[in-house]
Amino acid sequence: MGLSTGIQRACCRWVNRLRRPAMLATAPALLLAGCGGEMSILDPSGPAARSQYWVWWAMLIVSLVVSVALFSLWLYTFWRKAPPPERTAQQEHRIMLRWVLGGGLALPIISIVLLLVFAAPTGRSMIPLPLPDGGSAEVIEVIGHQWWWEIRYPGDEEGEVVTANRLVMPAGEPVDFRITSADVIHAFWIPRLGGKRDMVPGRHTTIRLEADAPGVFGAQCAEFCGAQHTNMLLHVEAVEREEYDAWLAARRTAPAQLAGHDDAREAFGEHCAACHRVDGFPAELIHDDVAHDILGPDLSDIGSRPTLGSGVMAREEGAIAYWLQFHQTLKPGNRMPPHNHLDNETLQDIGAWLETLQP
Ligand code: HEC
Ligand SMILES: [Cu+2]
Repeated sequence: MGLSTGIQRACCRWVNRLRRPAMLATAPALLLAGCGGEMSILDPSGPAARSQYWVWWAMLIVSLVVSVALFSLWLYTFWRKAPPPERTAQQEHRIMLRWVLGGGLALPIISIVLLLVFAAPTGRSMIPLPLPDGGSAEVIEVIGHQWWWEIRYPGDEEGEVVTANRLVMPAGEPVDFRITSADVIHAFWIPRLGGKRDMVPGRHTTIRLEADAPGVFGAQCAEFCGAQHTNMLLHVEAVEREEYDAWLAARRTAPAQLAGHDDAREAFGEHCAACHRVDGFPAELIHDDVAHDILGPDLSDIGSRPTLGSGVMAREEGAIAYWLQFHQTLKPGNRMPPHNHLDNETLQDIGAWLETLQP
């Protein structure tokens, strides 16, 4: 055995010896870290989430009380000093019956009824009932795709606004989310606001959520939907009503950034436009020969969105070109075909142009 392997072994032993205390010390820290952050149900920020939060605590406390009581009884049977008193078979039978009726019937029935009483208002708070003032809640459509979120703001006269992977919503008022899926079952869940509700292809479900105050919230698909399920994150921004209206209005006026960048737009029309919509993109530039049974996110405001690929990377300067080159490494198996046949310069050009698209 050489000296170096000897040293290596000694080091390994030490590392292993240190690992356990280190793990024990960090485990509670990691567990507690799970209680905070933008996706924590323990930090509710809206009425539906708050009522779910109380159901969560009620369930935790009741199940702890029941477990402790049961364990204590169990331990008592080991530790009791006096031998059990002599009983007739009839007495034994009566005691057993008491346990079966009490522990097996009464306890579950009482717990389930209590839980129902507690949880019913939670479910009710997410139903789109008529508002007290007779008005209607803001409606936002959310459509799940493998593996990204399509967000639509319906508008009859003003025109519809479409975006993806970023949900802008007004704060301080109820919002009715009309949810569905374009392919498999996904689930809509904004932990700090409430949910989760399945998004089922061919079916529209409405779930009402409200944010108490402006803020940024994380959201995540909550139903396993394939290889990239974990990378199906949604960035939720609750803003003041005026800011919300201003954002929608800005999105509705045709973007002025469609001038210039001729080469990039030409390439986009040829390789991308069959799957990706951009508001006001000239129809004559669109080549329709790319497969487009799979649609991609609307890119009309991609230059102002916070993430790319439904949360796999931040959309900073230069990030779009990077995504175009490496998206199959960043998010393996995602539904956008690789563009290795395009040279780097073209991809850079397209990326630079897309960055200018902001509401
Ligand atoms: C066959 C359809 C298809 C074609 C062609 C296509 N894409 Fe995509 N694209 C997608 C899909 C699907 C996604 C979503 C991937 C994901 O996040 O899972 C996507 C994602 C993107 C994103 C990230 C969007 C976001 O909201 O994060 C950008 C940017 C993008 N594509 C640009 C392009 C460009 C530029 C081209 C042409 C060079 C192109 N795409 C060609 C389907 C396509
Ligand atoms: Cu999913």
